[in-house]
Formats: sequence, structure tokens, C-alpha cells
Amino acid sequence: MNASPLWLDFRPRPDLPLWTRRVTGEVTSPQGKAALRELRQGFAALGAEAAGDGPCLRLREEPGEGEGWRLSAEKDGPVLSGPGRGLVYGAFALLRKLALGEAPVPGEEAPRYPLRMLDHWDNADGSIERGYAGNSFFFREGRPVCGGRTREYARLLASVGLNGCCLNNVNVTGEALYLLTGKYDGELRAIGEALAEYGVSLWLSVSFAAPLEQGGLPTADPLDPAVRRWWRETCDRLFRAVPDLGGFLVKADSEGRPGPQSYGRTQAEGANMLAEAVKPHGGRILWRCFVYDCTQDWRDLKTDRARAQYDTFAPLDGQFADNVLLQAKNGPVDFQVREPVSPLLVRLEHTKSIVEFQLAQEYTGQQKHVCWLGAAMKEVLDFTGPAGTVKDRLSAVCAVSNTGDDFNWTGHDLAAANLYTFGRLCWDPDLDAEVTAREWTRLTYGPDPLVEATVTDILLRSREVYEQYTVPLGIGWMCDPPTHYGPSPEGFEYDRWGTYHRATCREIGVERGPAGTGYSEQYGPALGAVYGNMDTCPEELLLFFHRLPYDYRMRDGRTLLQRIYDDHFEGCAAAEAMAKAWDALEGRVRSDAFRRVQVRFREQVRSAREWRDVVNSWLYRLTLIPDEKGRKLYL
Ligand code: GCW
Repeated sequence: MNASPLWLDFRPRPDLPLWTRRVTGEVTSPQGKAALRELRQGFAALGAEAAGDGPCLRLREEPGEGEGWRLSAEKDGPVLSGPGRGLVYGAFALLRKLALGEAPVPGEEAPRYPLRMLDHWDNADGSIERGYAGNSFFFREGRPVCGGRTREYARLLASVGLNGCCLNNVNVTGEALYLLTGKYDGELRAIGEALAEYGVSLWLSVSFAAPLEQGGLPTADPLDPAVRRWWRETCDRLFRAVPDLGGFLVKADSEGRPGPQSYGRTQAEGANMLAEAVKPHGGRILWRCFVYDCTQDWRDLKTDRARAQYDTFAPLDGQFADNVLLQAKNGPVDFQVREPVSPLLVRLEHTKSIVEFQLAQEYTGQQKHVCWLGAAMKEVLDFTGPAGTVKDRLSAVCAVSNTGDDFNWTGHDLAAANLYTFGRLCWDPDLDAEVTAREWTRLTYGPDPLVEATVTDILLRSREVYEQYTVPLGIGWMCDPPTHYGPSPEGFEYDRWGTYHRATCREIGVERGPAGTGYSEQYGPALGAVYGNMDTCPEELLLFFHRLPYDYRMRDGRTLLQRIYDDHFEGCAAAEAMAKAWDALEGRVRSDAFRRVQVRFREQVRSAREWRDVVNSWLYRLTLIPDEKGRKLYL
């Protein structure tokens, strides 16, 4: 198959324990069998010579659906035990350890969250919304397909601990509207089975208007008995036909999608109606919170998009059925390179929540720029608000996938590190994200210390570098509106999306403290006070929360404007340095992989220079304040 094995490309190791020569197992489930196969194949790839007797690794499958595993030392070799799903994770954990040159030690592990999933924004026609790695491998020419990549993908997901996958775009259009109707049950069942072999459940995005659009009913009102019956009957059929279905992901009342609002019903009434229909089948509803006014008039200074999700959902806390999870993006607006943590994730007390990250780098360089998001995800998971720490409050974690049918799966080879780190953090949010970056590098490129040091350093610095040369200090939204790539400082200013910085020749930013939109108060009194005051607000978020004059003094004494100028110059220079550091790996990384990344770095450097010059020159033209260091700005 024309696809990279990514981090599962095991290379021979000199120091393998003898028991890797023989694996025996009492396994019965498809997952148990997959674990056995993976171990045999993996040990062979690591260089173990098969032996007919002597020490061995034994697999002991236990009954049940659990996902934990245990490694114990017995006389003639270790024993890996657990239910089938657990054995899959245990097998990959063992292989990872050995591939990293670490000795597996007895112990046990289980994932922190029961659901750890990837959301695909794949369309039925094979395109991917905000996809930067080719076309869909789940859909081709209007149909779902179970092809060679399906199983490989399931392996990749399981190897980092993920267990759910939503096949289609939350904007459900075209043929995807018929996934519910029975037309594609056979294909969905096949995909479901291929994923399930590695313990991955299949999910579908559905349109709230399906009873109207596909069911022929005159309404989709969630309180209408005929609508409720339609959903129940549809689910009864679908869950029977596709037994590995986990449930539905729903984007309702959001960016033009239908939802309960059209019928005067609340988000809870809408979600609960679907929850009731999937409940007999053990299904769950992932209800997105991305609800805001996307037809804002830029002249309206009162409406603040950052407030919208909390204002809509917080009053409904406690009203959602227990098989509903509220899915909130990590920040209150939309996957900008720097946003505060969504207050929904730290204030809801009685509702299950799932955080949505975006591995697809829509606003973070579109997998042309390297932007490792591990530390950013970790910041969110570790964030503490009034009701506790995010990672302790979540019921599940998901991310918009960054994969497609490109050979390397993720467009930019280094973007695979985001997929890897995401999986590892979902399994154990206490992991040090930096350790996972290093692991990924070693698994991907082998044990060369220079490669490891260079690539890890690039990954760890990449987000700050990207932030510096694009939109520092939390300002966001200076990208080109249709593509979301490249600079356009006023591109979103007079548009309908509620994404304004309202820069004049004197000031920049939206005041979101108590004297402004009051958004900071959504964090409760203590944290709200920190954000609401420009002197205590974390500097990296200063312009997210405050409107400030260009001569505002930053904590190090520089003016705000000088800081923005400096960031652009420094970020751009850092991008150039990263590209150079990569160049120095020529001959140490396989040549095809080396070239692919080199080509991406050329584009990153070109684009970084463009960002630097466009944003800095625009500010110079607005303010007529020159750079203190006399660097080139264009008039
Ligand atoms: O930011 C927007 C994206 C849309 C996306 C939407 C969402 C799937 O530009 O492409 O639609 O977010 O998250 O629903």
C-alpha cells in the first residue's frame, strides 16, 4: 500500500530480550488476534529471530470490553494479560518500549478516558474540509469505502491509544446525508469491522434536519412525536446494521446548520431527543458547542463571539441526558494559535464534556508550516478553573484529524507528531508532552542523536515561532479569509464572523474585561480578575482580553508595538534557522523523507517572511511609528 508506516516502521535493535523470539497466546477475539499478530510482526521487524522453544512472551486474553493491560514477569518469560482491546494497547506499548531501546517493566496501564477519538471532516465526494493531506480515504466519489488504508489507520490509532473515529464532516451535505438511511449500511459495516479489529469505534456526523430532508417529514422539531419516532426507528435499523457504531456527532445551530433553535427549542431538547434514540443501543451523542452568531454586523460593538458558547450552554448545565457529551473546542473562538481555555471546560458542573482539539492546522500553518501542538494541548488539559482542572473533569477527548490519503498521511511529515502526541495525551494526560515529541522523533527517524536533538528542538519551538511571525499576544484573525492561510491583517475586519481586532492608528484589540464585553467574567471571580486586568493578564493573551494603545508598556519595558514588530522579526528568523537546522540533517534522514520536509520548510520560510512584512508594514502605515531597531518596514 502506498502509505508510510509512520512511527510503526520498526528497525532492528541490538538489545532485544530473548523472549521476543517466541510469542504464544490464548486469544479468541479479533482484537486479541490482532495483538498477537502485531507482536509477532513487530518483534520480527525489530530483528528478533523466531524460535520454536525457549523463553517467550505469553498473551492471556481475559473476558470483557475493558481497555487495560498488565505485564507480569513469570518464570519462562513475561505474560501480557487483559481483555482483547487491552491486549492491543499492551502489544503496541511493548513494541514502542523495545523500539525506543527501553526495557519493558512489569506493571499495568489503562486509559484515562473511555473515549479518545478523531473527527474527520471528510465529505462524501472525497474532499476534506480544512484538509491539508490529500483526499479522504474513507470516501470516494460519493460513497464510503473500506480500503487498504482503513485497517492501517485503525492500527495507527490503536498504536497511540485512540479508540474512536467519526467518519464524516460535521457539515453534513451531499451524499453524506444518506449515511443514515440504509443506503450505505454495507460499506459502513465493513469500515466498522475493520476499525473494531483494533478497538476503534465508528461514529457518524448527522444533520439535525434529517427527518425533514431524508425522512420526508414536515418538520425536524425535536419535540414532535413523529420526529422522535423517525430517529428511533432510524437508529434501531442503523445500529443493528452497523454494530460497531458508537453514536453521533452533531453540529447544530452553528454556521448555518439546522438545529433545535429553528423550532424554538433549546440545545438540551435537541440533544436529548437524539440521546433517547441511540440509548437502547448504548450509543452516545457528541453535541458541539460551536454555536455563535455568524452573521454579525461589524458595526455591532456589543456582541462578542468569545462569549457565545458559554452564554448558550452554561444556563443549560444539568439538563442534558447522561449519554450526551458537550463538545467544546479548546478555546472560546476557533482554533487560533493562542486562545484562553474555553470557560465551558472549567465551569460546567453537571454535564459531561469532551474537548475538541484541531490537529488539522487550519489556522496554524495548514501542515505546510511545522507547528507542534503537543504543549498547547497540554496547557489546556492542565488548566485549572473554578470547577477544577480540565483533564480531571473531561469525560472524553477528541481532535479534528490531520490525515488524508497523502503518502505520509499528514501532508507535512512532522505533522504526524501531532497525531502521535494527541493519542498519547488522550491515553494519559499526565504525560510530559515533550517526552512524546522525543519518542515520536526516535520512533520515526531512528536513534541518531543529532536527528533526535534537531527534530525535537524544532517541534518544541515551532508553535511559539509560528505565533511570533503570525499573530502574537492572542490577537488572532489576521489570515486570509477564504483560505485561512497567509496574512491579511484586515481580512476579517468587516466580515460577518465576529472576529475583529478593531485596530486604529492608536489602539488595537477588543476589551473583554469587565469594562468591555465582560467575557473575562465567565471564568468566575478569581480567574476572571486575573484576565480582566491588563496588569495581571498573561502577556501571551494580552490582546485577546484587552484593547490597548500601541505605546502600552509591556512587562519588559518595550512598547506593545515594538513587541509586535520584534516578534515578527524574531519569529521569522527562527523559522529560517529551523529550516537550516533541517538542511543539516541531509544524509541522516532517508532522502525521500528529507526532501519532503525540506520542500515544506521552503514554503514556511517564504510565508513567514510574507507574514512579517505584511503585518509589520500594515502597523507601520497605521501608526507611522518606526521600528526602534531601524529594520526594514514598507510604506
Ligand atoms: O472554523 C470553522 C472552519 C469550518 C468548520 C467550523 C466548525 C467544519 O473554518 O471549516 O466547519 O469551524 O468547526 O464547525
